[in-house]
Amino acid sequence: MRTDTGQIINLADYRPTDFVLERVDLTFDLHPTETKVEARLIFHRREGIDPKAPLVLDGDELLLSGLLLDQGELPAEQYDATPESLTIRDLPESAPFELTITTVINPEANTQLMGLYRTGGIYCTQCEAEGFRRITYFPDRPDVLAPYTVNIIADKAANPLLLSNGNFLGGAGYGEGRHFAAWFDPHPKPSYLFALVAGDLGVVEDTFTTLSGREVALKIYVEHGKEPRATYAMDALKRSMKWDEERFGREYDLDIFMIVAVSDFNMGAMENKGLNVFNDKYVLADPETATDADYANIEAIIAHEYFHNWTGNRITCRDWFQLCLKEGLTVYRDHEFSADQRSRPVKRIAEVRHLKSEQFPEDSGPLAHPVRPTKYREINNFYTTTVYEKGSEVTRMIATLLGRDLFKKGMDLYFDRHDGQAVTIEDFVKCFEDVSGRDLAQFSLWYHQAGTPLVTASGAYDADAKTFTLSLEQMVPATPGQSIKKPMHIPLRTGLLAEDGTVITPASVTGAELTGDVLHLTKQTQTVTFHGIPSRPVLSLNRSFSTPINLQFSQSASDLALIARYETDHFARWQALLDLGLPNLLQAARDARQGAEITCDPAFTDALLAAAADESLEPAFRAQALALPSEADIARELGGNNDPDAIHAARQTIIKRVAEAGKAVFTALYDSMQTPGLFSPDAASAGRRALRNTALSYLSQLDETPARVKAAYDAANNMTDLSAALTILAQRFPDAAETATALAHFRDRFADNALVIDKWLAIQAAIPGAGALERIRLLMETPLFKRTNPNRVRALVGTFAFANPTGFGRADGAGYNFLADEILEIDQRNPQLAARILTSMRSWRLLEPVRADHARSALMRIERAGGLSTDVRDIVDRILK
Ligand code: 0A1
Ligand code: ZN
Repeated sequence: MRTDTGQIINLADYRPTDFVLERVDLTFDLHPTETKVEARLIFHRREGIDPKAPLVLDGDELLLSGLLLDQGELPAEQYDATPESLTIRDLPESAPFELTITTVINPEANTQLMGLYRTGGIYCTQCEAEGFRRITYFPDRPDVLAPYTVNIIADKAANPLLLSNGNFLGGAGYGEGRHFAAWFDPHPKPSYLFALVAGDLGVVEDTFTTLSGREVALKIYVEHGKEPRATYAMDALKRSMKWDEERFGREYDLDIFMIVAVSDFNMGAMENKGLNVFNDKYVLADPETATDADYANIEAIIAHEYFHNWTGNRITCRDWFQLCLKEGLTVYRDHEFSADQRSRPVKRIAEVRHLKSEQFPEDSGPLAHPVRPTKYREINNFYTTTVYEKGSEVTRMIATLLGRDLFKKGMDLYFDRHDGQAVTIEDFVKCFEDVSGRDLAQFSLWYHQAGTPLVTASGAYDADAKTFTLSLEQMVPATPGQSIKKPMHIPLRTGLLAEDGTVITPASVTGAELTGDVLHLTKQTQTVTFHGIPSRPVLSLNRSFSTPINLQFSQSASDLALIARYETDHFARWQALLDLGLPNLLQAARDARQGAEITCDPAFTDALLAAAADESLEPAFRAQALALPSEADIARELGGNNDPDAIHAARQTIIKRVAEAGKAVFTALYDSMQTPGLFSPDAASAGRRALRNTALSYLSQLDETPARVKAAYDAANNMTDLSAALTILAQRFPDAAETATALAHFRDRFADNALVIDKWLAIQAAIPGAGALERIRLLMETPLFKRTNPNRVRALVGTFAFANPTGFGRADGAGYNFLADEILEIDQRNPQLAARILTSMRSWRLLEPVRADHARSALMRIERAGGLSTDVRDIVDRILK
């Protein structure tokens, strides 16, 4: 919506609707620029509601072209219609009544990609969060649930496919080259889960037999000719359906489950009941065009959307403040699925990396908000990593507190108790309290208090008393609108190792509750004593990242090396390697800023290279260990006065030192980690490719010429290896003729595959240095870049702003200025996309003063521009506050 000011919505103001919606009957007469929508809605007034209260329906840029009450014309004085609302007075006191509302909308002109729009000749819808009100006047909120019948009429030749939610009722010719189809969804649903798709698409078909023996038709619709690239998605779907039955006892509930892949989409995918709509990036894959990361993402997102069928659709949110009820829980479920399909510790490392690089900066900056916020101005801006990823971490902590069996019982109770309802976080948490008898009141602060808690720990061993004393202190930092915080319930998984790496089991623990290996920190300060400890223990704290905190625990390099070598929890091994390397990287960045010499601690390189060469460890784990924290991670840890050039120089120097020390290891890995035979996207093969490409990246640091990497590029027979080699060429040898040749070759080979062109754009957008901006400007001129496609914009502008700190943050501020221009331009067409890319500026206050000034000016230029969308207005105001 383009209201510029946008009013604040408060959780405290929630109240149910005055009218209950009983049934929805929609008829779409599709036309590219003039689609007629007839909505027949049956309502009755809720008991106890003022008989004079009018019915107020939501709209967004709508034009009313007809309105009937119980089939009769309504006098003009009985209603008011504006583009944003329809108010009807003098409605029956208690009897049900039927409204027939006709609107005419223009799908072709819908560049926001919210509501009904056209993409590549296909009609499709996106209704979450408030897109349905762009189709017809409606009580467009998640607590209004009803069964839907949908009739679709369209030109038959152009739209042989007419799809909507639920089960297919039937179809027939409609005369004059048109036809129609009818769908019925018996499961009451909110409008945000409505979907319609019409057009001409190819299909991959399969079936799934559910736990109770029902056969479900599975269909994935893609552009004609792309069907072979949808087979992996189909396989992932069937695995997801099976997993949800086995792990959570959840069975699918319609005769058909459909996925449609479209090329213009604001987000990753959408869980519309029975008819998921996907960004094609998360459906299409084959070895020639998709990387291992693409395969893993497809698997995760197919699972995520499918899992929403129960967590989101059957049980939905009472209001948008409860978004984490469906998103945090469903992310947790898709994480667990991927962990079961792949390597659990490697998956956990990837999750934590993502959490720290995306959510931690959000939680410590101007956009910080609780997992369950209490106010918003634009709900689209709350599809955040806090709601999704921190929300998932909170669910994970409930599972940790209760243990697997009780957690499963709590979930069963949730499904039983709330099926068919729109509920709150309190309802969800209550289920776990009821099955466990645990009071989760303090724990619930995780939903309500923003900010990443900081836990400070120190330990002392008493050899005479054979005790180990651990002092813990927690502090939750102030965040916008929340200056005072209460102590949280922090579940810290903990292990004790002896000097020889064996596990020490304490005889008892005092000062804190210990369940299994979970130590419960509940007070601001707490002293915990482990009794019966025969020798000085090495403490492994926050195993598996059991709680999303910043931990300050100063451990010696030798203790960390011991954990890295012996911990049974492999996540903790990775964490120990990180803790060994990070101080070194931070010091290097400080030294680089001062112009001092950069040094690299051999204890770190030794431990890292020992892990790299350790054949008892999975290759994927070793690749994760070797991937040093990013420049953005280092900036976050430095916490202020940040100079992207110094950070880049420091990190590059450390990488070079690791390469020098590990030349033999990397050479051996590069030779041994081949994956001969046919390409397989399985996790083990992907891990070998990741480790081999990491080795190549280190070796390239020692190479004077691009020959070795160019040879790797020429020899690559799959997209993972090809794009890895191209990335290394671009990063390490940006100006070499070989790099230019490879980039041109890549472009020409994949010019007709937009998703691969996104990789080509992103690889170039990430090349560091002040020259990046010029490169971006040139790339924007190529016909392969399309301003109207969100994937292209994210690949080029998004990568530049989010993943190129030296290019974007060049000292003269030109990068920030460029972004301001782009945001203003994108905002005219697609506010959601503009607002999301603008969040790349959220950490501007951590920059050194010169850059921070430039960033502020660019932000103020956006703030002062007229005609901003509510989306961009909301973000820019909060970032500048
Ligand atoms: N519910 C979807 C994500 C989604 C959210 C908003 C959208 O438009 C504003 C689109 C999709 C999911 O979690 O996958
Ligand atoms: Zn979701």
